[in-house]
Formats: sequence, structure tokens, C-alpha cells
Amino acid sequence: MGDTDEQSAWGFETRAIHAGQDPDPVSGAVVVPISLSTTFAQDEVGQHKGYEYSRSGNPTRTAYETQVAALEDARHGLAFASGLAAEDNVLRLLAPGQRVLLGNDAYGGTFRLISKVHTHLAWTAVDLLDLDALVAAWPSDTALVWLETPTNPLLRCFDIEAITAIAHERGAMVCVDNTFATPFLQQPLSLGADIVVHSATKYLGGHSDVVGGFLALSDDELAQRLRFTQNAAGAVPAPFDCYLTLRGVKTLAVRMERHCANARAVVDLLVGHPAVERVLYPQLPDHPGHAAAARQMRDFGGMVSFTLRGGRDAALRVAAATELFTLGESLGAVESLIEHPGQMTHASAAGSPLEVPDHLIRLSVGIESAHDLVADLEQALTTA
Ligand code: P1T
Repeated sequence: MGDTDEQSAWGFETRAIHAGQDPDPVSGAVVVPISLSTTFAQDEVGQHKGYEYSRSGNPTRTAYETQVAALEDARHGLAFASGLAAEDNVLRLLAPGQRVLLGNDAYGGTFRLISKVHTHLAWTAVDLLDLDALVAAWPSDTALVWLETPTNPLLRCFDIEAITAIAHERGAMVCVDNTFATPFLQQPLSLGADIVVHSATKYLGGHSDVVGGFLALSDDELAQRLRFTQNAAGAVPAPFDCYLTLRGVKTLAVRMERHCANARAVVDLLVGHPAVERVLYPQLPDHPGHAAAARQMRDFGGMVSFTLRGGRDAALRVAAATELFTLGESLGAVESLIEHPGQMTHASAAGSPLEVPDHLIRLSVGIESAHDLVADLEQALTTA
């Protein structure tokens, strides 16, 4: 796979709507059909139209894989049944005993996958904001650096280009989880990263109605190995899920612009609010990694976290008091969500170097009217 020269000259929004999505040659249908067939006819043994069996390849999946690869400026795109399934495929590249260097803030499920499922791998959690410390502490058996930027849930921003240079000098690969930024705001491969991973469940899908994962990369040999595991381990998405995600991605650019604008309105309320201890948002000048974010991101995203002066109980009260912000896990969809990472998304990191503060609240700011979101938070904060 890989986009054509014509496609790579297109702007982001054009690629989102046209890459991999030519009208159907049989019917002229403008919308990519949902190909439900599990098997595909062969003229002679081994002679077919590019598809044999739907786990190995499916036309709806191809359209979606081509579309998102084009957005990440990647030669290859691979879709999976969930973000964790995509991550699992990357971790399978490593041999027993090899080490993963993991940024010390990340989705709790990613940490659980590395530490509790891939128990044959070694791992070290490091502060990727401190590059001198990273170089000084570099374990010689490191095969893979794994980082989110912005991170979940503290929204720390790491310098992809600098970290990749350090890793490559020492013979390690770099995998960037681009879920929070999306390719609209940040393209890690263009900064040197080897693999981009997504929970497509979030901004790519964008409507809280499909679970999915995605890998984007340009190295042909690495892509061949990952495509082998995608088929051999079989954690592929259903055609309907591919269709839903492809449909969501078409509007990614306009959604992200609104997510960012609404997040700014929410940050304006939270900064200086008497109940709020600290606001975490990459645009704030004192935010950890602000300079890297300003360099490598087009805008600062739709996720906002904050801590409460009143501690854990105040955080739990605020999380229960919002009306428009729905209390729930996940993020990145049109509707706003609020959650308590310590007891929800990051419970599996308790007691680890990735444990999160218990007076922390995470907001996924949706694309509703900004003034309604601000008013909802204002009333919820009266309970803090
Ligand atoms: O849920 P799944 O599609 O398997 O994706 C896992 C995942 C990977 N990477 C990041 C940065 C994530 O945030 C997630 C999932 N996160 C949540 C469900 C959450 O509420 O934080």
C-alpha cells in the first residue's frame, strides 16, 4: 500500500476525504462500501483480485488503512480491533529480555500490557522531559522507546525529534502514541519516529461508537513484519468498524479545530479559579514540555486536566456534579467527558512509577457550544 504521488500533494483535509476512497468501480458509489464477505473468489489457485480471506485483507479495511496512512504521511497503515491490539503487535517485535523505555506518564492499559502481559520483556519508566537524565541512565538492552505526547492524563509533551535522535544513536526504535494529538496536530514520523500508534476509538473515530487501533509507519521491512503479525495473530477490526472509523476521520480536521478552541475556553475558566490548584494544558507557558509542544504541534489539543485544592474528595464531587460533561472513561469524541484517572482509566497504574495524583480530573472537551461547557464546569466547581 502507500499513497500515490497525486495523493501526497493533497492537503490534509483532502486526503481525509479522498485518500483510498475512489468511487466504487462497479456501482460508482461515492461512499466506500462495507465489504462483509469473509472470502473472495479465485480464478485459479492463487489468482485473485488482491483479497483471499477477510482476516488477511478486506476492501473496506484497505480504504481506511490508506486514508489514515495518508494523514500520518506514512507508507503503510495497519488497522486493529483496539488500540491495545495495535500496541500488542508492536511489542511482539521485541525478543524476550529486550527492554522498553516508557515515558513515566501513559495510559494505564498500555502500562498494564507491557508490565503484566509482555512479562518476557524488561521495562523502565523514565522522565522523558529530562533528556540529560535519559542519556545518563540509558539501559544498554533498550530496544524500544515508547512515548505518548501529550501524555494521558498529565498532558506532558515530549520532544519527539530529540528523543528519536538519542534512541537511534543507541540502536533503539521509537513508537509514538499519537492518540491525543492526532495527525492533524502532530505527525511523529516526520520528526523521525519509527512507528505511530493510535487508539482509533478516540479522535479518529470521534463519535464514541467504535473501538479500534491503528499503526502507521514508512519502513517497508518493519511494516512487513507487523502485517505478518496482524494476520497471524488476527486482532483485526470488522468491516463495519473500519467503515465507521473511516467515516469519522473524514471530519477530523474540523472537529480538532473546535476541540482546541473549546479547550481554550475551558482553560480560561480554570486558570485562576479559586477551587483549582493547577491546570495542565500544553499551551500554558509553564506546562511541562510547552516548548516542545509549540514546536511540534499545530495547536494544543482538546484534552485538559486539573488538580483541585480540596483534594481527592473535591475531585470526586466535581466529577459527579457536571451535567453536560458525562462522567465516563474514554475521550476524543464530539461529546464532552469528565473522569477521575486515579480510580478510573489509570487504576492499573496504582503503586507504579506511573501512578497519577488522586486529586486530578481529566476533561475531554467536546465540540458543543463553548459557553455551555464553561457554564457546566462553573456550576460543578461550586461543589469542590
Ligand atoms: O481502548 P483502546 O482502543 O484499546 O486504546 C488504548 C489506548 C491507547 N493509547 C491511549 C493514549 C489511550 O488513551 C488508550 C485508551 N484510553 C482510554 C480508554 C482512556 O479513557 O484514557
